[in-house]
Amino acid sequence: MIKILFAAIMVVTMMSASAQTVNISGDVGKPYTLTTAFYQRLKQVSVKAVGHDGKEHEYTGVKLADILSEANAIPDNKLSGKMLAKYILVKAADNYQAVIALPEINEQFTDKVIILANKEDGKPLAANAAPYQVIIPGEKKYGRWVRQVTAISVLTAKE
Ligand SMILES: Nc1nc2c(c(=O)[nH]1)N[C@H]1C(S)=C(S)[C@@H](COP(=O)(O)O)O[C@H]1N2
Ligand SMILES: [Mo]
Repeated sequence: MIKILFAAIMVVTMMSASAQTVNISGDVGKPYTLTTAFYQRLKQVSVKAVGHDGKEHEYTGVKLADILSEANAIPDNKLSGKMLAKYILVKAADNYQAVIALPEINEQFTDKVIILANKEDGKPLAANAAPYQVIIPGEKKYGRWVRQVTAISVLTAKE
């Protein structure tokens, strides 16, 4: 009986773990699924930003730029010419979506560091934001701080 219970708990744990992935797709050289293990292997950074509660917090996670470069989103890491019509669409578990233009996450264009965070002040994000939330320091509105991110796709704006 205990064995069956244990097996059931394992299955539920594995199912929830596999749900915590972010699909990186679209107009990239190498689409991939960002697993928890892979996320943790990427360089972890912390940024300070004022949250929607009006207080400053320390958010920890991985730069969106690094997540995209793993997908070879920007050939030769040269963001110019036709690449400047590209943007990323961030999607959430509740189907919420927001876009971020590539120069906003490119260190040749800006010192601002946008991250896909999994921690606020050293603790896992609140349930309504976990496992990952986009953190954009310095924004006056929080509509693009997408919570419960499930997918990021790179798209090209067209007329
Ligand atoms: N997944 C998801 N993320 C979201 C939203 C949403 O509806 N769904 N709303 C956005 C808006 S408009 C705001 S103001 C903030 C609110 O975040 P809070 O609930 O942590 O204050 O989340 C942003 N991220
Ligand atoms: Mo909002």
